[in-house]
Amino acid sequence: MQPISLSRFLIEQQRLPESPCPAELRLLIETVARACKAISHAISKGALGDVLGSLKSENVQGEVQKKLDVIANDLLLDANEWGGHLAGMASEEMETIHPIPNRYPKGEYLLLFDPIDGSSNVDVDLSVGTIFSVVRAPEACAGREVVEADFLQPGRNQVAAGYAIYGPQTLLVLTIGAGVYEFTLEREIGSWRLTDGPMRIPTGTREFAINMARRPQWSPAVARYVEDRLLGSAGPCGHDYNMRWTASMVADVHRILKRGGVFLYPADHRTPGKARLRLLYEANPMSLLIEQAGGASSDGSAAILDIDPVSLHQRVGVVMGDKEEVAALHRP
Ligand code: FDP
Repeated sequence: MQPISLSRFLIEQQRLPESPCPAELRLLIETVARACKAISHAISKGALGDVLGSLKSENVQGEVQKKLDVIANDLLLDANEWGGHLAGMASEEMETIHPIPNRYPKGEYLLLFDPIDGSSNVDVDLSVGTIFSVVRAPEACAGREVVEADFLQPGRNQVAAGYAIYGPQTLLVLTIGAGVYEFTLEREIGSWRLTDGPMRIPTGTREFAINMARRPQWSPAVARYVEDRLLGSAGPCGHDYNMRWTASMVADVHRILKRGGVFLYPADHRTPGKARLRLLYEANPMSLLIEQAGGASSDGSAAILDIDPVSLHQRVGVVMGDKEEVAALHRP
């Protein structure tokens, strides 16, 4: 029998008593998933579709934009603007928020996304992804246009989060706050099919992912954590570890969901607030997925999902994956 489709999965969730997935949220998730299909199609064309390479523009983070960053951003905006489920959107690629234009009906949710995560990988044909997060618009914004402050909610407020990964297969990994589920895109008929879930992070996997070249930025705690593991069976851990680094958070976190281990992109301990990953549309959605799969996620001292954001493009240090490994980093 064919695995069930994303639509059927969500409708069955919607029918549950005290459902975590009201109809409006279901329609929103299906719209995001549809946009991810279009992004997958654009990526797969590569040089033949003239989608590779960089533009002359920079995004708000001062990073040179890839053509696909802009294409994917536009696909997500176009798909989600008119459906009536959203009050506004925010993206890594846009300096300010994008309120739903007045010509369309407005809904009760806010969508935040990183249209192409790991975009340095696109031109060398390695996995990239789209990360998204959904929160409710605060009640106070009923009857007025949303403002940036409405988006500044702790990760615990997320009602859905997920990513699409464009790799050897195109997958959608999703949580609506009740487990993590993986869907594989069946390209011939354009359908997402349930292929894994509820997913649990395998424990005890001796594998860590970190960019070793950032060593000067590490705090003493992070340096000790990594050095203990590099010592392998001769060190305090008593066994050898493997290291992996894809330079695409989606790919690294997906490996952890499937195979275990831990992902680290610590903040720069020399400069307060300096870090690589963005809280609202990278760290928060990934943290919800990791916690829902039985793992832990921290900024190095406390749970990422408990952070009260102060700005839209705020950055944060990240350690996520196997609970034991995250706890080991916290141990004095
Ligand atoms: P990118 O900027 O290419 O989108 O989002 C930040 C991110 O990728 C992560 O996906 C990835 O883990 C990290 O940056 C890669 O950083 P390094 O260049 O330090 O490897």
